This record gives sequence, structure tokens and C-alpha cells, in this order.
Amino acid sequence: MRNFSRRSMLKLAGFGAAAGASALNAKALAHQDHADGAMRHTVHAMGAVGRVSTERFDPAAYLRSFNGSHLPADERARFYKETPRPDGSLLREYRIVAVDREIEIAPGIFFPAWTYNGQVPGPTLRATEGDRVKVTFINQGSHPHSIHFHGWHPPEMDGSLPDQQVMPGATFVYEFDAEPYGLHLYHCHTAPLKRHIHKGLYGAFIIDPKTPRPQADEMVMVMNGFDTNFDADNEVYAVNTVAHHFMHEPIRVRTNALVRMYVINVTEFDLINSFHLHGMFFDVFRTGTTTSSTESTDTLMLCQGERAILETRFRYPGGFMFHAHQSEFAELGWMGMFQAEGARRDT
Ligand SMILES: [Cu+2]
Repeated sequence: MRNFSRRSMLKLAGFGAAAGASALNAKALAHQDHADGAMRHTVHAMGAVGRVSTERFDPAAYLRSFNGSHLPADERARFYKETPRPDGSLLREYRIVAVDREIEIAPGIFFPAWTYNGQVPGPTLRATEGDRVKVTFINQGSHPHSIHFHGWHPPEMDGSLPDQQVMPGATFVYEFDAEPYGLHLYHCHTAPLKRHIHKGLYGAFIIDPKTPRPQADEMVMVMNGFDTNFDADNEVYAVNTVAHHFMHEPIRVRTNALVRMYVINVTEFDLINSFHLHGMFFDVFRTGTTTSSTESTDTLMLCQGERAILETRFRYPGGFMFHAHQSEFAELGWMGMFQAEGARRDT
């Protein structure tokens, strides 16, 4: 695998360099003459040049997949099963397998990942408060791993201590009640922790309140980064793993409809990450542990491991950019577009 520095990634992304210029369209390279004629500026295309194959992992399918809802029925049945319990709650059983797999994170850039069920992030797990969650974890990877869930659970289910590591070839069953409601995480908790998380062993764990949140168009956005040359610094950033994916394939939403984003920061090596949405404001439900919003903003800052539910309604049809407000992260892949369709909402 070739090594890429942050600078060479910036070049690949088409910023400030001629790299890949032949692939940029003429419109994007339109020149602007300044009044004094002394300076000529080039408007560069935004986003990586080329495309990442979505055959093995499609960030758009991941976006709206809960408990494997996008999978064919037989494939889903191998991963997830729900059984009603006498009190009206559900027993939710999952099968999660750790496997080493090379994944494509930007056009032609491959990363030797460690994955849950072959994907980064791992599948989104979703339960309702009071359900019983039972996860059979099988380690088929080359290193010891575990699953550490955020939320209430007894210490023996924590997956963090040395004697709780699951050796290659071994299996462990995690079982606990789903609480509290909110937007949580699961991730490997094997030392060195930052390496095990950064290699791709993480996923979203949503617990819905017993009285459900209002019907909405829901999506999961995991802010992640990849250190492709192992210098403890990320070269590629993304939402849902693939750099600039949603620049090429905008997230389609309807105007007026309630849009709910489950936003999680699992970026390693950078202390914070952020989510900025153009042209509107959104309501924030920090950690998802309230049903009334605590904040209205257009820029949300999240520390490592922090998450929030965001809700908004698109007022105008058209394209709206979203990206990290750390400009460098945006240029290295953490940037996307919404495409809103429908009638304009005049308020
Ligand atoms: Cu691990």
C-alpha cells in the first residue's frame, strides 16, 4: 500500500493542485478575471476525483439501515432476530463477527480495516428502552477484540478489561437491558484502544424511548477518519467512511418533512470534530437522552465518542452542503450534500 500524507491527499482531492485536473469538468475550471487583470484565480472542483466502488459497502445504504433493514431477508436473518416477550418488549439478538478486511475509503485508497460484519462502521443496532439485547460476538480477526457498549450494563458485560478480551477464534455473548434511551455507541475496547477503534471497530447503537419520537426521515452519520500511513494523524475524513461520497451522491430529502440525523463522532487522533449544515438551523438533542431540544444551531461540535440527534425541516428545495467546520477535514473528505425536493415552505 502506498503512503499518503495529508498534503498528497489534498492534492488528490483536487484542491490547490493540478493532480487529476484532466478529470475535472470545464465548468468547474472556469477562470475568474479580477478587475485589475493582475490576478487569475481558478475555481477548483470540490471532492475527490473518481469514485469508490459501493459494491461491498454503500454509505447511502448504511445511512438508513437499522438492524440490517437494507439486507435481503435471508442475509438479515443471519444477523438479527427479534422475539416478543410477555411484557410487550422484545428480545433482540444479533450476530456480530470481527473480520479483517481491506476497505476503499477514497478513490483508489485502500485501508486495512478491522471490521464488525465486514463493514465500517459496523451495522447500526436499534432497540427500544426496556428491550433485552443479546449479542453473540465471534472473533474471526487476527487480533483480540471485544465489544464495549455505551449504556447501562453490569461490569461483566463491559468488554473492556484484560480478561474480557475475546481471542481470535473465540466467542462471547453480551446480554443486557436496553437503557437509557438515546444515541449510543459500540466499539472495540482492546488495548491499544485508539488503534483498535480507529481500525474500524465501531458502530451506532440507538435506543428509542418507549413513547417513540415523531415519525421522521432518519439517517445515521458517523464522522470518522483514517490514518493511512500510521503516523497517528488522519489522511482521510468522512461521514460514513467514504471520502466525499455524499458530494457525488447527495442525500435526497423532502422539503417540509422532518429529518432526523443520528450524528456520532468516532474520529481518532483529532480531539474534536464538527457538523455544519448550510442554509438552515437544526434542533439538537445531545446524546439523544431528551425528547425536547436543548439547542438550536447550524454548527455542532462533538468530542471523541460524543454524539447527538439533530432534527430539521428543509424549507427550500435545492442543494445544501454539510461538512466539518474544520476546513481541512472538509477538504480531506468530510463534506457532502443534501438534495431537497418538493414545494418551498413559506413560513
Ligand atoms: Cu479490537
